[in-house]
Amino acid sequence: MERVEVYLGLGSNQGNRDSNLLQAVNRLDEAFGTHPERISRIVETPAWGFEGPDFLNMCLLYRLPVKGTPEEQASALLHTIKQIERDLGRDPDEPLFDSEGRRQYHDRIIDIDILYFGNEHIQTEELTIPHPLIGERDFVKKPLKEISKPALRTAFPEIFG
Ligand code: PH2
Ligand code: MG
Ligand code: MG
Repeated sequence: MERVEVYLGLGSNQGNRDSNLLQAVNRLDEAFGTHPERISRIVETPAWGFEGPDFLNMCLLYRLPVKGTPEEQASALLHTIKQIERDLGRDPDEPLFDSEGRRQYHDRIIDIDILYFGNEHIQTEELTIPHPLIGERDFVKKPLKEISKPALRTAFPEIFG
């Protein structure tokens, strides 16, 4: 069966952060019907881009059966992830931007981001893949490097070079 390697970034800076990450992994496993092929260590990192409690961050690699086009499958994946975030208590109505139109960040029980979907570049109204801020964020890069496969490192030398 053809499979696609999907890298996810998880973060939590509210409540029981370890438990939030663990529950998120369990829910993802349930949704995908499989365990991650690789799991990074958990890193503790200061809130980046806003003032708030420290985060726990980690990355996961899932090998998922290919279903439809990359755009279709990534969109379905995004909706699965958003549902899991809501189920774990994330406020679905957090505003993305402040009154001056600047990107605004919030404390969160759980955040699950799609970092890579194979080697695909996907740009839709709801999704930009690869995640555009990976290069600027050590809280992603460090755990991601731990679990990244050679195929990914070769495809994205600007991040892994
Ligand atoms: N996520 C953000 C904004 N800032 N900082 C850390 N340390 N970890 C995160 O996961 C994080 C952040 C927006 O998603
Ligand atoms: Mg995020
Ligand atoms: Mg997110």
